[in-house]
Amino acid sequence: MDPETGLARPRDNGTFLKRYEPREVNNNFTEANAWQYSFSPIHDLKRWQDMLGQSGFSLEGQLDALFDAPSQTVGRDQADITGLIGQYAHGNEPSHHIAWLYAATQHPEKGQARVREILETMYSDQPDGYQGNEDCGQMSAWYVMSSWGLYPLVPGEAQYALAAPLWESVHLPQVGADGVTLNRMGHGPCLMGCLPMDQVLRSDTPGLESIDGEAGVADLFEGHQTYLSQEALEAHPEHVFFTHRTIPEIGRNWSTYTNRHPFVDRRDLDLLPAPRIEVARRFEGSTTASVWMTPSAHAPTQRKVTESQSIRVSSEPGHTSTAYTTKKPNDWSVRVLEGKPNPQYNPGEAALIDGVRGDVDWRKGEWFGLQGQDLSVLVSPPVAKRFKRLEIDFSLLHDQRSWITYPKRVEMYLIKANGEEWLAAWSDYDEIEDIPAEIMHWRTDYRHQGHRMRPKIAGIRFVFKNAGPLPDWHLGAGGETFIFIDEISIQE
Ligand SMILES: [Ca+2]
Ligand SMILES: [Ca+2]
Repeated sequence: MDPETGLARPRDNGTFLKRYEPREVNNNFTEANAWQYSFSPIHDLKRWQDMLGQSGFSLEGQLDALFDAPSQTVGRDQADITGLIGQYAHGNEPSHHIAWLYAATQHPEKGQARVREILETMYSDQPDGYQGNEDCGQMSAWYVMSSWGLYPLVPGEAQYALAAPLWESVHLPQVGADGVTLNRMGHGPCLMGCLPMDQVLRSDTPGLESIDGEAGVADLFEGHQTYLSQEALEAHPEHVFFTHRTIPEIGRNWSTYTNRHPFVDRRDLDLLPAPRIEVARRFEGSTTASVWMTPSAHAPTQRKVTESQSIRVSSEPGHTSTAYTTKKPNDWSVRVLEGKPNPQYNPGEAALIDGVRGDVDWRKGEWFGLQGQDLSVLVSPPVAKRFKRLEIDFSLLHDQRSWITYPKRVEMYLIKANGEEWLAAWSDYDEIEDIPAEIMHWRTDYRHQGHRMRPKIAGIRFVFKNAGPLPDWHLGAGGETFIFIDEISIQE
């Protein structure tokens, strides 16, 4: 959990990911974004809320912020993210418990109003009546249980968060010895409380006969619980849910939903969070590494770094963080002349010659990737000079399942100081093949031919021709392919 935002934030190279937008859908989350994954620590509601509190946040505030956020995601288009209210996405599973989490705060009525809103706006009896993909029946299951006013908020826990039922009466024949009936009093979306019928009948509280007698009804609820255990549900054949338009001010705290037995290994509680290492992933000359052993440490320990290395730090007892820092292995510069990288696959043009090599797990973000376009890149020495030989090497990625293919053609031009250039090497590639992901090294060992004096070279230009649309056999037939390239290495 990121102490700056109170949200889940991916980590990268020993610390929190630098470029971070909680609304962005990207490869750090499955079918969702940071907002939608940040409400997942439900198996220890109290400790999660304490952690939020230590960073100046509250669960209620985070929930408000989620529902009030702009309802557009950014980043990748993802068909699964639908039914948005703010950044809450009712159309997909990572969000389904979130409105119900208000039951763990002092304002359960906010969640009850959201649940009612979702019941009334996100379902219809038309063929497209679900706001999302009915994966394993979960869109329907959510509707059924939410409409009863019972929701199994924490998987594995025999306890329900409560809300105002949509129905006047619900009979659950298979619950308890002889079934259980839930009766609703009132019509509002807010639940003031829930009592067993026998207790209601015994009560002599004035105003009970009229649900509008708010004060009288409010007095009924000693505990004002936002939850009910399976045991309590089964202990009585009938329950009354008292509902109202608003929650009356009662000057008494709710007894909110917290885990009865948090699903936590006590030994885990002693573990320290992973240390945070701040160091440039790539540098020239020298740089500084700073290490924070705990989130609350006031000052980091620092050290100067002059060579490529990995930095590994462990908190005891706890976790280990590792960061890599790479010194630029050359004094060449690089410029992209043609082609616009996809924002998700753009480590910056300097990454093309920084000594850091992308591996086959391209999701880590080292590769320079662009879609449906040709790429032209100029690599230049600090001053034009004569070379006896030039050994060139760079990597190209092929992962056809992710639409990443080799270019149709690669060309290398040498450029003289006067701007004149000539084609010095080239390769052509076959049709796109159905093969597992792999990396190809493109290599050439160039020696100047002929009798003329070797010219001074001011730059090398590489051209990558896009392979064109995906072929007919591909699931994404017709889609535009990506070129992924990294680490142009030049040995003189
Ligand atoms: Ca889904
Ligand atoms: Ca690189």
